[in-house]
Amino acid sequence: MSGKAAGLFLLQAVLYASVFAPAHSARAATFIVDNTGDASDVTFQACSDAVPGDCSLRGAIIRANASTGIDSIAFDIPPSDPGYMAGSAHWRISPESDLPAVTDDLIVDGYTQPGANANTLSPDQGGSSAALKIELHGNGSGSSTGLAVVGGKLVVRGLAMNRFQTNLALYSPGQHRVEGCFIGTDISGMQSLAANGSSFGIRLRGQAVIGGTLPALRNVISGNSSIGIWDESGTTTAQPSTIQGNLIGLGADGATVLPVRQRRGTGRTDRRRQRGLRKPVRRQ
Ligand SMILES: [Ca+2]
Repeated sequence: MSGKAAGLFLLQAVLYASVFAPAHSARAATFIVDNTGDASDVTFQACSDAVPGDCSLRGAIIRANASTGIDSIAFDIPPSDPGYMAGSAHWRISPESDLPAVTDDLIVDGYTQPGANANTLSPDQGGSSAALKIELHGNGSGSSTGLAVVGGKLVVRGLAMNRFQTNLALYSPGQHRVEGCFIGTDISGMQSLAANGSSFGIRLRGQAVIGGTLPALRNVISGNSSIGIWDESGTTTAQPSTIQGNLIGLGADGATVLPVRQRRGTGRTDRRRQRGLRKPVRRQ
């Protein structure tokens, strides 16, 4: 091989390698939940955008856990789905058993469901105008967990979560984010829906940003019978969590104190908390 030919061969080899070598960063995927079913059957893990009815939330979590990179779970469930609640125009997902825990970086975004809209009201304006469309509804069992993350970072947006003993379990180091959710209430944010016995809104063992100063980030965390936000991280996290701009103990209207069986706070306390939290609230 002449020097010129060898050089050309080397150039071709480099070009081939650059085109066909795997990317350095893992390619993230989006799994679109298109039904409220709870089957663990592999047919509900297909999550093909072109095929209706082949992606349950359970199936999407299984797929996302198996996919490296920051994956996303979106929602596009039709009104013909049996889980559609016509009176409130939303979709209820009722897991028969705990969903698989999230083990890898994941974004779960309920605002992707058509018709859902984030809150536009500031804390000074009072309540939350968020219109949620996806409800994760537990069976009331005293040992159930709604959404749990045990590995990676979880961003959860725009979900109503209720009737689980622990609605949201943030157990890995994080940093996690919880934005624009209703935790412990129905889809309207105005009715308490606690599990039987003790129930917890968020159990936090890592670091998280819960809410924020922008309207779209504010959560309603109310109706949980034992503890709204339980920070169990102690001194193990290098950075403290931020809990800011949420409605805690109040309905989405920003005024109604939602009844809970073991509520410790007074209405006055709850309204004070509504205006901004600097420390985790262990009791509501
Ligand atoms: Ca599909």
